[in-house]
Amino acid sequence: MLYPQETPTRSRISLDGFWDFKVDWNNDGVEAGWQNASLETTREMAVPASINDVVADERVRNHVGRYFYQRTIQVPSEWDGKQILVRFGSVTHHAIVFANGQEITRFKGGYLPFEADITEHARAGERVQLTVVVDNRLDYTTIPPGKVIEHADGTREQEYLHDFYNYSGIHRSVYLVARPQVHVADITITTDYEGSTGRVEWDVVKQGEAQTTVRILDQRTGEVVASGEGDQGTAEIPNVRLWEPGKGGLYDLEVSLLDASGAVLDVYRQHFGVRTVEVKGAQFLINGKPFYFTGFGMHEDHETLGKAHSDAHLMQDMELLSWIGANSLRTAHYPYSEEWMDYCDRHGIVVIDETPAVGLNLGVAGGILGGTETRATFSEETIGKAAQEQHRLEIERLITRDKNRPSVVLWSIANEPESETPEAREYFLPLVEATRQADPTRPVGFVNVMLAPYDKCQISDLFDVLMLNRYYGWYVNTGDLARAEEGLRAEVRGWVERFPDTPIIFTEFGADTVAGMHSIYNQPFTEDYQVEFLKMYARIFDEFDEIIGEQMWNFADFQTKFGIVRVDGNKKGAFTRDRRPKAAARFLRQRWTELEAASYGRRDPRAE
Ligand code: GCB
Repeated sequence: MLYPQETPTRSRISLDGFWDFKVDWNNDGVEAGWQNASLETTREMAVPASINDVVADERVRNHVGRYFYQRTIQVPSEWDGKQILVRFGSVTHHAIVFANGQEITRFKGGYLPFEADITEHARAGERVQLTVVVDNRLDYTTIPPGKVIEHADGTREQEYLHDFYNYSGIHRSVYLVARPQVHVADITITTDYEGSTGRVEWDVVKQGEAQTTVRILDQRTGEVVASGEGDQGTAEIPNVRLWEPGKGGLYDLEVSLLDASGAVLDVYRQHFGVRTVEVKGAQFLINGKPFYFTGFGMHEDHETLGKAHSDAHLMQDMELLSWIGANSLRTAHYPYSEEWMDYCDRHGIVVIDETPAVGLNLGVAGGILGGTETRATFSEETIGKAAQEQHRLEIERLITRDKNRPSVVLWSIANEPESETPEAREYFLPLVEATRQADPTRPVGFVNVMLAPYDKCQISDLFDVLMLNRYYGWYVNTGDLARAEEGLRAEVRGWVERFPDTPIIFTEFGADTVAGMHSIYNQPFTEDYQVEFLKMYARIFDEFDEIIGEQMWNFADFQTKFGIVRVDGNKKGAFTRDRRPKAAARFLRQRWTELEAASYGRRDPRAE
């Protein structure tokens, strides 16, 4: 789905700011027709923001179900004859959009964009009342899954199977968009190069009849470096500047639609980069060079904002990544904002792009996270056909959104699902195929959980890379790093023997650490222990050529639901939640800035 742009033929108006807001306590506001009139409320809600941490009312924070947002907007008179849409970056987890009381669209899936076409209701020069119903409920048909527990006293509780707070709200920017009736609906760009010549292939999907022309511009100089015609075509870029990790390097593909007289109907510019990605033996090659991933599994998570996007907060995280010498990140455990991904494209940050499929594992949920579910993970009563279909949609939508991004080098289609059972294989086989069909150009992986090591996992052979989350020295061998090291080494050997030609990325390894706590002993939760823990992992990483990446868990401390294993959230960050470094951050900075294997793509904030 294309991002809204200002071009000679398109306009957008930000709808961020305060909206009227009302909690739908009984989840029957739609049936009662709240969308047909002005909301009876004195509450407001900031957009973008998670609802949960900005309200000083525990009942609102903990409400399970629907919230109403409303706002009256003015449609510019110059927009006469245009298609008019409201475009949401993400609404977590479901939305129903009404214009003047009429239902326009429903969208299920909390981390990807969608549009509501309100052309019929939005007359140029007039006002339109927009109502958005936001629903935070997770069940076994949603990705991520969850379970709503109805208590005898009528109250509801949301159980969920993942280790981050179930923030809800309008999390990313909302735009009122005008585009021509005949318009560019989608663009797919694939690239390659030979010697110094770049090759670009485009595929334009358009709405309506028009002639398509294409120009390729160098974003740095603004110079036109190639051009062509037709919905599908190829062009060559002489003396191509490759997109490189740590550097970036973008071009724009400018698509113009023309009528028979040559008048311009629509213009859209899609950025892209020329680079290749390939898994070869146990190596991960970007532009033919072995790439070693350093960085973190991250979260979109901040005090006050919750999961909402903020440019300033994003930029601070990215600056800290540079400071620490990291070259990559994983969008654990859901797709991040488009602003985030654009930043990575511009600055050469390598991304493992993850779907919101987290918590597909009732074994883990019942263990560490203290859930109530005792049934099988994959079954028609739990995660079955409906979830699998939603999962497929999430994969396809993510690829549709991010397919042109040079920063994205690998799809992660799930985090720590159950993978040691035949049912897991049945569940994943069609999803892997769907991923490869939607994007034949990038490798595909999933993130493997400790409960399914090399001799138990039944799905690893379906993927191009092995991504492992391991907690030796934390969830097992707690405080005993010597035994943890033995266990970790033995397991890596097992993987390498079973899959000698597959690269391994450690996508998680971490220890909860309370900033400011110290000990001369190997005492869990201290800053000292976190550093010793990381040193032990580093020894193993350096021992095996097959290990081609280390992404520590987590970049920063983050909020989770309450639980006896979480004290105000998960504390495995190298930084605190307010982004102050723990001792681990200094250790990683030294390691990653000196690590020869990770020199390709290392970001130097001082290089201009
Ligand atoms: C994991 C999960 C991650 C958790 C982490 C932990 O394996 O992938 O979401 O936060 O462990 O800290 O337990």
